[in-house]
Amino acid sequence: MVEKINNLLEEIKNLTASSKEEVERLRIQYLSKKGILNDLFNDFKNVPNEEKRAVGQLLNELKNTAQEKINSLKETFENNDLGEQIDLSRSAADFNLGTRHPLSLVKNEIIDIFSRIGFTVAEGPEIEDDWHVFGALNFPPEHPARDMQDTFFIEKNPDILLRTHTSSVQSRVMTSSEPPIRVLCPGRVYRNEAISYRAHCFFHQVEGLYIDKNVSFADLKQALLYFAKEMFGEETQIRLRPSYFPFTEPSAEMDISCNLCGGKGCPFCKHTGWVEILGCGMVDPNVLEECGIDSKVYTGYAFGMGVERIANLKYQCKDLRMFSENDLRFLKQFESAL
Ligand code: 2NL
Repeated sequence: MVEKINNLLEEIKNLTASSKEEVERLRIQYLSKKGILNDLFNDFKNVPNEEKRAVGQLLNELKNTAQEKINSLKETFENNDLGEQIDLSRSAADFNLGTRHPLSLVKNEIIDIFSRIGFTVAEGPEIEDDWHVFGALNFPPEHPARDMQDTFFIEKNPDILLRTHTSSVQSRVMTSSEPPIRVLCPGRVYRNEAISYRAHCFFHQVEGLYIDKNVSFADLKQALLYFAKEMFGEETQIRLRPSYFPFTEPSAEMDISCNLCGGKGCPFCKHTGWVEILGCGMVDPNVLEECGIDSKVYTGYAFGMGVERIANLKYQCKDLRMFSENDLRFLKQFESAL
């Protein structure tokens, strides 16, 4: 009997099956009521008493082994339905990684450049009050920007509006901190414009403000020259033309030598060799005083640029609306840019 059991143990350990049905046949052959093991258990009563203990142990081991073997064979086929579908050698599916928006790329680059000369970033609300957008910034009461035609007002309340420039953030910084102030204010601004390929009712700005003792127009010019060279290349030249903004005096607009033709003249720069990139000036003393800064002690410069405009210079998009439509065919083109 012992020999029979040991032979069966070996046999069972080496069982294989190639289908679910075969496993079931094996189960019946070994483990069913009429199976081989049951016959052995029936023969157990004929085992002499002094051998019962050892043979009983062996029989139990045989039964457990058989059950485990059948179960494990069964499992291989149960998993196999799925198993056959998984190709473990196949390479992983592509992740559909997002890309940075071109306006974010350009904004971050502007921030990087100015942060290297000590500017920090400040942000503020897009829904503002009249004082932070206009009142603090030397806009006279009858200024056209305060008109419904140019500015979006919220629920007919003339005091609550969508900011038309991020200078409102600088009003907040000036009223809440002491000079020296050196901040960069990036953000979205809103203007009541008819939408076309070259205008939108919202766009993005980065404005800068530097207030300290003895800040001069020469400092402004040097900072902007540094910016232009970092942004558009070492060979870039700048020129400043007199201009007007309510919050700066004197004011200027800055052109860079056309980065497409190198200043020789092309359709992009309308054959002038120059393209406009930003507005700037010395902060009007009225603005400093209105924000609680002593204009006899401190002076400052400020500048503002449209992020879409800079992005256009870098990437030559023909239609400004591309920047807000989120067409993946457009956005995918910036995949490799930073
Ligand atoms: C433009 C021109 C400009 C400023 C923005 C500014 C802010 C304060 C005080 C004085 Cl708090 N000035 N900002 C100054 C000159 C020009 O922006 O064309 N932006 C797109």
